[in-house]
Amino acid sequence: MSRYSQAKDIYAAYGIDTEYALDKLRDVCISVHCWQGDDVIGFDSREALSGGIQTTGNYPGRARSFEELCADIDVALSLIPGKKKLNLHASYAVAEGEPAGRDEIEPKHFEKWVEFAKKRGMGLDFNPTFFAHPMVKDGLTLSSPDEEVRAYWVNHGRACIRIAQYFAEETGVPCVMNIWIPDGYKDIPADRLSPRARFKKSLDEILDTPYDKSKVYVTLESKVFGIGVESYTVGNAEFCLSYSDHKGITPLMDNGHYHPTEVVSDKISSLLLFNEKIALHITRGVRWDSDHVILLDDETKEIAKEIVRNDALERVFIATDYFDASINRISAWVTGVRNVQKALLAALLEPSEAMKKLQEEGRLTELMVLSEELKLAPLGDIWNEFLEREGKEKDYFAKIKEYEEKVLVKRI
Ligand code: RNT
Ligand code: ZN
Repeated sequence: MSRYSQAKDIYAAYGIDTEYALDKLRDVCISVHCWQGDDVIGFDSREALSGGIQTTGNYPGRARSFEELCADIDVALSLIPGKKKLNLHASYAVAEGEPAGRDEIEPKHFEKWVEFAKKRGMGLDFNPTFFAHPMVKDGLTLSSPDEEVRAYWVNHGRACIRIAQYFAEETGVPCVMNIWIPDGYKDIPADRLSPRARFKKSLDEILDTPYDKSKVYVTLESKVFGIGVESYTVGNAEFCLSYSDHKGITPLMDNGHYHPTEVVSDKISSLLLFNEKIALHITRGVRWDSDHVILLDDETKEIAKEIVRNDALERVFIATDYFDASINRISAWVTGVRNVQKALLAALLEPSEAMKKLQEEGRLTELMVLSEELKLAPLGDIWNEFLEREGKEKDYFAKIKEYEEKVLVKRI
């Protein structure tokens, strides 16, 4: 008897159908962030990364061009099972000669990415890039008191909506376009309201751009603080949730963007009650929003459970968002995305109806016993079966090491 059939029986004893779990997992689409491959640098600006986000480490082999990034993404994709989308930032526009200003980028600057995605049968997601650019003034973009600066970034947002629609039309897959701004102050501001009022006005202006809501889902990502903007961020959770609700766009939660004892897993059900769709950036913060590679840790598993047990796989846009330059970047991609999928599999292998019933009936002792017992169920055997059916190897490191030796170390 194979390990899979044995494991299947063990789960069946809990009333869980492993075949159903495997089928479901195969259909979950993870939006893989392109920016793990080049430390969030992009192709359009010579500015250092800014906006309170930071990549540390100098492992050899950072992708330095469109071609290198695509080659690396291909290696990562070849090792990641399941359905994928590619998540791009506007700073990854591909230009012949001088890059276009962010306020005037057009679909044509992303033709090569569309071609890349189409060839691989993937959809594309998109993000305007409101950081690492000379037009960020005093750390402010859409909330800037300088009208020229604010208008520049409004035009950037508008251009991005048009590009997002182009992505959706070309690939046939709706595009999630996520707005995140780094705007804020290091120290206690004298006026918290005016920057937020300007941010609101800017978003209104961006969303005035006509777009097809069945093709483009605009999401808004909040953040509590960043390096250099410790005291105040314009787009905090209350702003972003209220604005999303007010305008009928989709809220996005990044689990690195809250106070360290707050958990996104606990917020998901609340947002699901009031939103048709919600979006997530899955990451791992270590003491701050450090964007470490996602591990199969408790919070990742808890986030996955909240999606699955609330029957929300179709309603949650799941994306990864982290950047580690201290280890092999391709391995970082594969490990992180696979861990999201492992967490989803664990959630799909939970007898959630039975567990909910125990809760309803106040049988909390039994609930604890069952939950703890399930932690030792043979998840690994089901995961290996998934990999086998997807034609992906379990130990991906050998392939990555080979690519590192052949390609990455030569990039100097
Ligand atoms: C920053 C946000 C944002 C970025 C990416 C690059 O704290 O999480 O999502 O990480 O857009
Ligand atoms: Zn994020």
